[in-house]
Amino acid sequence: MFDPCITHQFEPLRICVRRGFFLGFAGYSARMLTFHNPLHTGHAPAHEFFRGERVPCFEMPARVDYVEETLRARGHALTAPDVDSAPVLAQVHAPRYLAFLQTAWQQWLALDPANAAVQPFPSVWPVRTLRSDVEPDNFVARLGLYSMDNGTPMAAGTWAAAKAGADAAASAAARVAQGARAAFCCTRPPGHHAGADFMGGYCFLNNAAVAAQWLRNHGAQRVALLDVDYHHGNGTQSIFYDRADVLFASIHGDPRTEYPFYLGHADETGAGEGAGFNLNLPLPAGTSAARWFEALEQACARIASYRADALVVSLGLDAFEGDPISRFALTSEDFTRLGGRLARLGLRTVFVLEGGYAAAELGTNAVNVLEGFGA
Ligand code: OKP
Ligand code: ZN
Repeated sequence: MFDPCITHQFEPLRICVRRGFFLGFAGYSARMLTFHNPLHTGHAPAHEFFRGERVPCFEMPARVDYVEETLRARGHALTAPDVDSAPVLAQVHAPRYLAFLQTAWQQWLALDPANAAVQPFPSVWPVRTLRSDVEPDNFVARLGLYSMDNGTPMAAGTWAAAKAGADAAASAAARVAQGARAAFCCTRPPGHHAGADFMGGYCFLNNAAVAAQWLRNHGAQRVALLDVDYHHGNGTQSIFYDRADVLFASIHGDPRTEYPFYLGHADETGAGEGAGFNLNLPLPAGTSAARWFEALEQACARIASYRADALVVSLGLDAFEGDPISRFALTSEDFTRLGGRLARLGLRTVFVLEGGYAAAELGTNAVNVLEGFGA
């Protein structure tokens, strides 16, 4: 299908909008248009806690190094982000949370300059009956206010890394809004556990939500957001829970036993205008690849009936059989099959990297999805 508006990548978008958004593809590129995060190594969390012990953090810079290496080896070029996500970040996150995050490291150093060598963890949270409307003066208390767990260490370059990642997500969405068939945001830290006003699960800014909101702002009436990370994308679900313009669908480990534990059940179907626009497909730990692909069919059927204008994929690769903190059983070949199935939805697609902790296999698994899609 040919639409003149999308053959000119930098043509003003209003032309596309007037003609109707997403009338066809700009053409099948042999390679995946990939935006990388040039600042991701500034976020280098040292430790996390596991059963009472301090262990090296699973979410490490090497993860993205492996993906970038595999992309290059398989002929995919890496492009620097070229869009400022700040206006969209303000649409999906609360102003006071963004203000906190942006200066959190300076606040930590203000407590004691020696903190430069230490990474802060929250230790107290405003759970039920406690107030979260008043910002405490104590930094660690504020850190708890804006956190869902103590598993999300912050480093000197965390804000810069997270912001550049959101810029990469917005850049990928911008290209897709301009007519590219697909784009990949290759970033860390991940984003799908970050809610409007909290960090958690290694996530600070919700990159997938930024991509979806960007597409909404630039001509897409309905955006489907499919989360295939092993862990439920609680942050993304909560951001869009009362909205019908973004359908959230997720396949993940059953929260009765798997992180993030407190969201991701099948009976969470949306609220208010968003009623019916949230689909959770929790599967027990140990679920086979065959059963996982059945759930993928369910998700794809819902996305098809939604008649989305565009798709955002929260691309976690931790459903992999070799993942050290997850318990599904997809093989590297299954990730190629996943990409192929997503291509059959026939939607312009933004892929956003989320989890996946078998670092050495992460590149193969991620690029298999992209090439299975036809990148
Ligand atoms: C982030 B993403 C393991 C602790 C697990 C949280 C896992 C966050 C996963 N020792 N902590 O969805 O891949
Ligand atoms: Zn995950």
